[in-house]
Amino acid sequence: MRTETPIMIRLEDYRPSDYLIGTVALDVSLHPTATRVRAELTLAPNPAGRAGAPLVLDGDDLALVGLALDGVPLAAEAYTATPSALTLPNPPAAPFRLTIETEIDPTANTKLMGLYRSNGVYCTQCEADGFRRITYFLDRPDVMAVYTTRIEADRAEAPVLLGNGNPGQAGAAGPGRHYAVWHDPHPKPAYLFALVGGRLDHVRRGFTTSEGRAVELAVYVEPGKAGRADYALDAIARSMTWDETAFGRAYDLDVFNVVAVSDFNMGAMENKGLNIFNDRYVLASPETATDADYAAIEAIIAHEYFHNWTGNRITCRDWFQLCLKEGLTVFRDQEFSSDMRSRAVHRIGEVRTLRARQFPEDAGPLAHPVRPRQYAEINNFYTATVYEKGAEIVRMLRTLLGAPAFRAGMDRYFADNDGRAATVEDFLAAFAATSGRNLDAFARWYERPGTPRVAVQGVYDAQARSYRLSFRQSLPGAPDAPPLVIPVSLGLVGAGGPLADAHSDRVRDGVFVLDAPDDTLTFTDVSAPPVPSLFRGFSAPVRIEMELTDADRLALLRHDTDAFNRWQAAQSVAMRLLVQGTRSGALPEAAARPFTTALGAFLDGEALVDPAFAALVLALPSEADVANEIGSEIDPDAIHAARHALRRQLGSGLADRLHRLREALADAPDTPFRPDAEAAGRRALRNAALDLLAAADPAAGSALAGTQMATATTMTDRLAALAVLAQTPGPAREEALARFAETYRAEPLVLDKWLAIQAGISEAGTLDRIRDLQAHPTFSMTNPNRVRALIGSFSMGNPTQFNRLDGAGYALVAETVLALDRTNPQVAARLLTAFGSWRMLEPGRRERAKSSLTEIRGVAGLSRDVGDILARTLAGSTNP
Ligand code: B3K
Ligand code: ZN
Repeated sequence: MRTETPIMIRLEDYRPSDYLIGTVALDVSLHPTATRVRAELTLAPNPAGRAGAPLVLDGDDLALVGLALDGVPLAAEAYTATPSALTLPNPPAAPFRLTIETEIDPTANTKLMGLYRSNGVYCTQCEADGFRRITYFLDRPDVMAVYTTRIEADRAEAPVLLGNGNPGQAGAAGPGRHYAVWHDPHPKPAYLFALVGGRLDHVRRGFTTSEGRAVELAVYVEPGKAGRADYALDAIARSMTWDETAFGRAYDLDVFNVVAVSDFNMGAMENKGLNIFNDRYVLASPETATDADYAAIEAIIAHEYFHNWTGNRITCRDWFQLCLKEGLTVFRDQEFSSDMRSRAVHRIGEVRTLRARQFPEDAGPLAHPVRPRQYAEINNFYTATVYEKGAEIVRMLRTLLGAPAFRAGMDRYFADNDGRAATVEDFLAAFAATSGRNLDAFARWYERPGTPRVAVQGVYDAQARSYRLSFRQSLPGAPDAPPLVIPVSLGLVGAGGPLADAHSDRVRDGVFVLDAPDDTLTFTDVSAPPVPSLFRGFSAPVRIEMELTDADRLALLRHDTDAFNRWQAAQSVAMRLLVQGTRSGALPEAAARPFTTALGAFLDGEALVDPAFAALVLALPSEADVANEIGSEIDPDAIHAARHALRRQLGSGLADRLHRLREALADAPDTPFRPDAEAAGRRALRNAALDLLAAADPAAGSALAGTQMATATTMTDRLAALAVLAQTPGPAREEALARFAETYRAEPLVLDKWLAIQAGISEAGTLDRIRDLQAHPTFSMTNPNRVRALIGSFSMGNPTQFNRLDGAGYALVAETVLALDRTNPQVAARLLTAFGSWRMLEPGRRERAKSSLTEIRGVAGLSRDVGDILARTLAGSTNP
């Protein structure tokens, strides 16, 4: 049986709601299986809507218990109620009050949308359309209302009761019961509603905003875990201060609460004044969290906090505008992290993520514009394209306008749209107004899927001392697409260093704007043959095609002033070697020698100056990166072999240096733990060295890793050692894994790392190992973190085993998708996106992947979430 054709929602069909909601008074009486929700809505016809239209409130799996209009129970013939809609065919023409009573079962809610229980804690998730699982509502972001929420619960079960906004009255409510009232004065869409009830510990501190408002900040966690919440609490305060300085945005309520829950479909949620987090992005201690965890906590705390202005105060008119809040807020959190850490290192990390997640998406069947034009299931559009490419568009806007003009445009955007549900057009209009520029052509970035290519050629004229660069831009599959506005940050580098005198009047502040299909740029006063350093800082999300020799690239690694392009130069040389090695099935030592020599010189000069940067230079492109670069007829085993060969050669060629570095970077025994960028950078380089040494000499590497396991004082070091041990079959590995599991048996978040390492082992036995782990007590199909750690890490992080020749890797993931679809379709659909690049595979694997996909399609009763991803994956993009 086939899934029925889904209903497409289209941007062009947008029209304002026929009714608006002014206030919402909610009374939620919590009970594990029978929670009562009484919603009193004040409604009025929307002057911008259709007069006399029926009132249709959204529902999802709802049971209506009572309904009254202006306080009078409604006669049965005056309305119809189904689980998915409450309709009043003839609502009053003047403002009216609707009182709706529903009953819901939070314990049975395995979708983790709406009101559910996680480890006994009541919590909510309403974005994108979960509020309609709590009560009937106009569940669309352009309907904004002022909410008052009264929460009632058993005091023993839920001593802590939290809502949006500011706390009001609280007290006893009958035998064993109590209540708390919360009022949020800022009008908001339903997707920002939240409540929490449970036994929770907390940490708190005060904060005074730049406007003089005293705010109480708190982080709530499971009992006994408060000691792990301090870093998150501190990150909130730092985010608040940063947004005041960087964007002039201050917080606007008396309290700001963050709650960590253990069952959560994504990372976190920016509900007004009450952010709810996946506990992995809150809880941190030196014993349990890696440096990457600390950095992610800081970034996500900041991201959700920054939504208070970009998302909450100014929300989206409709879900097509999702990038308006997500892309912009990712840009803001990237800037925050760059200011807190090393800007260059952070930028490299951003681009690695973009290339690893967004470029493949943009090249595959799930490609869509940053502002999609249609969707069947909006929850499937919280993608790398909307988030990461969306952030790149904002970054390009700043590069094009310059920082002061960008800030002026942002100020204008906030001033003009505060309290509104806005569009991408509103956003761009603010910048056009303040800068006087026409941004119509720039706006094409929001409309065009696919990663643009920019081909560049350079010609040096020694006589004229000039250098000509010709650019040609194109969009794959769209030869007639009008050109994009592409900011190219660039400069020229000579054999001995930057060519400072070279200049071109078309380069302003280091930026050339490519806005035609072809263009040519001439530099004068070029004293020596130059190497162009193009797209410095990765100034546009494009693929660059330019024939540079390895010697040219290694000159950039040595001399460029732009750290990003120095890193890029090393990556490009490595990539060429890896592609060549993959294609030829061999990587002769002589081919890699110049690269090894250059890296050696680089390490000698700079490894200890900026260890974090050096660690990134040593990290080769991933197997997935190489696959994306090759683009078709992919053989993951060949890529793995080539990459392993290059790691081995680097490891043996640089062995002495790597050993010395490991010693120089080791902390003295009494060094206190610090999670900052500097300390993390030292650990990163030390562990990158370990990885290469182990590739060259597995026995010696395992011994080093074994010692590091035994003596490590941080989770970063322990895990890096375990990852190395996991690469070598044998009793040492099994023993290390067993000991780790025993040490952390009460720490699910640490065991997730243990699951992920095992899922990533590039050996045929991994499949059986995963089947065993599925039966391990820590694993649970109902907890998204566990599923992502084991199955997600396998499908996204283990190319050779997911793409096994016999198709068993695909079968395992398909089976998990189907099992999960019955309880949590959103997470199931996300897991299914692992098949997104199946058409790039060589024919044998392609057929196997396709037959797994076809098998899923044959199953009756698929969710809309899975059905949508499946249909697009099999058919090609429906978002041309
Ligand atoms: N806005 C939420 C994501 C909601 C996802 C809904 N399927 C988290 C964030 O981006 O901040
Ligand atoms: Zn967000």
